[in-house]
Amino acid sequence: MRRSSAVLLFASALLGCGGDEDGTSGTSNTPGVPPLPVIEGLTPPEDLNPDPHILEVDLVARPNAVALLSGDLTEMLNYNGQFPGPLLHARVGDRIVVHFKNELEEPTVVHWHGLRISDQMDGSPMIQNPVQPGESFTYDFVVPDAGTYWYHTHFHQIEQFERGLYGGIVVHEQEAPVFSAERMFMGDDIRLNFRNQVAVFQASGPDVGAGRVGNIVLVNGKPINDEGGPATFTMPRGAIERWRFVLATNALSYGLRIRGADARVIATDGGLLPEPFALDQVEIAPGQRYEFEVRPAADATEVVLEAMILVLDENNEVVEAPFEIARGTIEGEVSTAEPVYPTVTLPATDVQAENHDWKLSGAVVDGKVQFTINGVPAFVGEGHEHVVIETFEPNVPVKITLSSEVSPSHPFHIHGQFFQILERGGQPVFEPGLRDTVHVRGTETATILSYFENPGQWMVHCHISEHSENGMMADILVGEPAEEHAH
Ligand SMILES: [Cu+2]
Repeated sequence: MRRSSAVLLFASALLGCGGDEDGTSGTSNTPGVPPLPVIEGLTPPEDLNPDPHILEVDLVARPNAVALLSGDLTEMLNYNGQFPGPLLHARVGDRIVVHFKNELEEPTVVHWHGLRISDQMDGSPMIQNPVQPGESFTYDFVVPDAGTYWYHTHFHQIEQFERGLYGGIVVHEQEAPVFSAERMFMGDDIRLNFRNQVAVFQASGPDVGAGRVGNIVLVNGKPINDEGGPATFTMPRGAIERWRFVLATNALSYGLRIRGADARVIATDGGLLPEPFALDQVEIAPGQRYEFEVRPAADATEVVLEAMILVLDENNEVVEAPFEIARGTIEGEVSTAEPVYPTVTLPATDVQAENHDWKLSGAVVDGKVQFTINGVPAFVGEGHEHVVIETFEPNVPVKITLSSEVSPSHPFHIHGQFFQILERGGQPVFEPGLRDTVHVRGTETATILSYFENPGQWMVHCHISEHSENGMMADILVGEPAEEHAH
């Protein structure tokens, strides 16, 4: 079976790294270590470690009653009683130690989406024994890449994820550009019944076919339709802000745009772009992230982050509507120095690379929908193992053409690696930047290129829980499989 192992070995290997040279008990006031900027919108946890290069936190998954709407509290599953969970905020090269405790009534694991860490720490239920109720596990890793990431349950994901087991991660650059403010938004939707409770999960029908869609749209855990409105704040004229957006929906993509500002896309899943580009509208799929540089326009009275969102109406029909996600009212004035971006070079894409095909498909087997990758279903659950569909050599560029034969959408995620999106339908596309998730839409194909730089055993799966947990999930090996992987 699966096992988590080499944890102590791995942890001790990290001890030499990121230590405090002068040995003083550090805080963010430690000489030579500038404090991290405040990220508005999400709440950080208590840091138990005085070393400024180590973020050490307690993380407890447990049932939690949340006032989402007026009337009854919504019974959720959250980390540390917060929804979303606490914001883990560190600098590239820092060590993060998470003392995780499972106070749910079922097993769980925590996956660090996008972080290129050891597979032993990745929270894959195929590598790590799921943490049983009442038990603990210490996740311990060094964050290798600056960017916007997130963490979430990777077990019984259809229910645990919908009930709120996720949170944000920000890893700052060593020489980070300085902004007048930084904000983070985690978009989500949730389907509540008339008593404000998470609605019954459907084992068949549209929820399984296309993934569950919510009727309440959330930003940072607060409803923005129904009774709520957009996240609000004030921005001075002259501000230059950094906004980070994580899409934590189960199934739906958003079209994001920003009104009342000169806005540029500065980063994707895997960190800053070599060249920012002007934001008209970008599509973001479940699991993906974008970062924006936002400057209020000279004559603007407000700056609005807006999304075209598909949502269930009162007849359970999916309808498209524009939603205000966040609204900054212009108040006061500042003068802001131009942010200085570090030079970023991405791995070359104009290289000879073997092409591999991954076919995303599905069929009804014995009356039950079963999703597959290259015809193979894999399951997370007792008695099931992941199928290893490919073995790659580290640091050798490979193209993968993903094609979909079923369902409107597959936001496809590769654990522990970055890739770049080259083509759709065989035609070059402008979707620059490092990614760990690519939206494979409808029956089109998407071609990506990865150097598979991080050895280990890694999950590859659709990020729609109903698809992955019904079989659209497999593993790849990069380099030699670690001996601990014996099942
Ligand atoms: Cu899918």
